[in-house]
Amino acid sequence: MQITAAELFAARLPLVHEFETSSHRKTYLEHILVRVTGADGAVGWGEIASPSGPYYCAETVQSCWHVAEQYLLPAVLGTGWSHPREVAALWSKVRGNEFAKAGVDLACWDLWATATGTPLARALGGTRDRVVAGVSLGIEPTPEDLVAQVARQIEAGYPRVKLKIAPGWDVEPVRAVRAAFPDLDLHVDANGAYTEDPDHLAALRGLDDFGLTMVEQPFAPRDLLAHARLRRVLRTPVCLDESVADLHDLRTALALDAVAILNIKVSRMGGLTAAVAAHDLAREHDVPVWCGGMHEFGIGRAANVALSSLPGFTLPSDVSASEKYYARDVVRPPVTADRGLVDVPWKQAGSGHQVDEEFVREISSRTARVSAG
Ligand code: OSB
Ligand code: MG
Repeated sequence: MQITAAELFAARLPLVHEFETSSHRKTYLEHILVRVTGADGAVGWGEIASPSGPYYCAETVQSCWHVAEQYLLPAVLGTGWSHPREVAALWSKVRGNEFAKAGVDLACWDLWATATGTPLARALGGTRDRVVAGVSLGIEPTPEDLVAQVARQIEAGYPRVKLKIAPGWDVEPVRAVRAAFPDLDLHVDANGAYTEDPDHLAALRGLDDFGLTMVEQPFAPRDLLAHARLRRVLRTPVCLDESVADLHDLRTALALDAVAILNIKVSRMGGLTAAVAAHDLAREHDVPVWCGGMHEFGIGRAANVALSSLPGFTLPSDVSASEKYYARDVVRPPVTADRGLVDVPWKQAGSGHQVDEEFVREISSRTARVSAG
């Protein structure tokens, strides 16, 4: 395969329900969509699902645009490759910038899968026909509002709910949700907002009585030692998200016993090739994994569904239906869920979803073209 041209779109979609985490609140998302064209005219699409500001990780929409346009696409354009697994080697000199890499990696997988007539799930080594979806709920004004949000999602059929927590918004809202739904598969995600200060540790210990499936990323991304220490005092399994940006991080976390469960995000790990490798390594170590989300539009969402069909993804993934986030998505059909189950497209080549190009152009504030040579 050879990519001869690429186009970037900064596309914006309003969120159906605003979302607040320990760091900030958002009402819309702007993701960079990557369209690549092969020498034979085939087209592949990827999505750079970076948040706008540098709160989840160091990347931003602006930094991703710069890195994709100036470094990643020029490294790929005009160079021959036979399988998308080879593509990451072309930009091996570029440090970090995993979200930007993930969008280009995804476009290459999509191009290859489409051109070879391979369903993306099969190309990745998937085995499941359907994947179980969970929902992630942001911080709400009051515990009562949160309970109402949880009730809506349970009514829609989702079997697992994750709640965002932050110091000051932890034990009380979780107690309220647990009291209302005693048997719900429930977990919490702190996005690194806690430290080992005594009052923070007391709050984390306070969460230990609610039968949570996991506590996700309580401490700062690079503080693997704190996560390892917490595992020794909590019954609740500790899940890592932000701490694992590549396989080296995962190996270190495993060696330190800092990880009981791994959230694998395609974006955070620099693409599908790395995500599959993380899945394989976690599986060798009997660490259960699930696929985390970044409020992806349909392109990234479809890739998450395909990835979640791999055998090690034994916990529900953040792959809820497009309609939970967006009134209209950039793909047709949108990703749908039926009682919390999402079908994996096994019949069509590629992701199984068509990009609505006209709509993408309509919602894009900025575009760029990069060509070989
Ligand atoms: O930590 O998993 C996270 C969204 C934005 C940034 C970080 C995270 C999230 C989510 C949403 O939890 C998951 C989703 O539904 O896509
Ligand atoms: Mg998380």
